Amino acid sequence: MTHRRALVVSLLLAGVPALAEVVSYEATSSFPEEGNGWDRSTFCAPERTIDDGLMRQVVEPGECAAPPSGDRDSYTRAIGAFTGSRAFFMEWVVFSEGDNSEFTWGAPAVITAWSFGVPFYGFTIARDEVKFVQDAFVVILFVPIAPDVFHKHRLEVYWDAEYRWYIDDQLVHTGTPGAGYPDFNPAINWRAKSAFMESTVAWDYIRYGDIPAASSGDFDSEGDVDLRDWFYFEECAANGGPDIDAGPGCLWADMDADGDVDFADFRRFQLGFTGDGG
Ligand SMILES: [Ca+2]
Ligand SMILES: [Ca+2]
Ligand SMILES: [Ca+2]
Repeated sequence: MTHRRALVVSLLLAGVPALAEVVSYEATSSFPEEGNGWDRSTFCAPERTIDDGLMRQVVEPGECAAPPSGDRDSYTRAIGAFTGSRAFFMEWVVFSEGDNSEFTWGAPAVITAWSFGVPFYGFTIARDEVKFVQDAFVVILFVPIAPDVFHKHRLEVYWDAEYRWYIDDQLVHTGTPGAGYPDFNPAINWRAKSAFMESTVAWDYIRYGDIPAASSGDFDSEGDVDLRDWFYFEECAANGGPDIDAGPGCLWADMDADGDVDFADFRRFQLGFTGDGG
């Protein structure tokens, strides 16, 4: 990850409004509930910090009530604006050091795309394993991950036709949903919790919205190529290069549609650049 670089660009973007067909929380300068649209709820006294583009949560067991009722630090946001989207994504980069023995208690790190209907996508993330639950336990998977590093997760939902789950750009699982999503008052929640063990969770970003059109240069699907798109283009370019697979989250930045994000794509992005936002 290129936290420092992302931070510099985000400072340039400080005045650009965040209303768009993609919503992102980048953990650069303010907490999620501080003007970023998220509602916070807590149990007991979870600690948190923002530093170098990361939001860290530290949760402990047993301070306010006996385990498994430990600290909880939770953020929720309604995504009703995306109801009916036929190509929806949620992507997040997280480091979770907690143990998978906490899974039973909805800990240590959780992120869900949920609703008041059938559709549900839930991820419980520990140091070396992820538990995935889809549509009220229709699917339950346990997937191993490399410990002690950040992982990029990506969920793509094509309404009621298909969903795809990627870890670090690799397809982990795909299936057919029981109903379309986002629908039925949809919302996203992410949180850290402790049941029996102290745990640290660090989030680099949480992004969601309409999947941008391939090779469009238009990350936020607003019909233009501007400074807001550049923030994400630069990230794709920094993690890419000639003949390096762009991955599902950077197909929109592969301007010449040859599968990578390199200097040729940058030149085309520049040619299509239409302004500095707004
Ligand atoms: Ca960040
Ligand atoms: Ca755009
Ligand atoms: Ca390319």
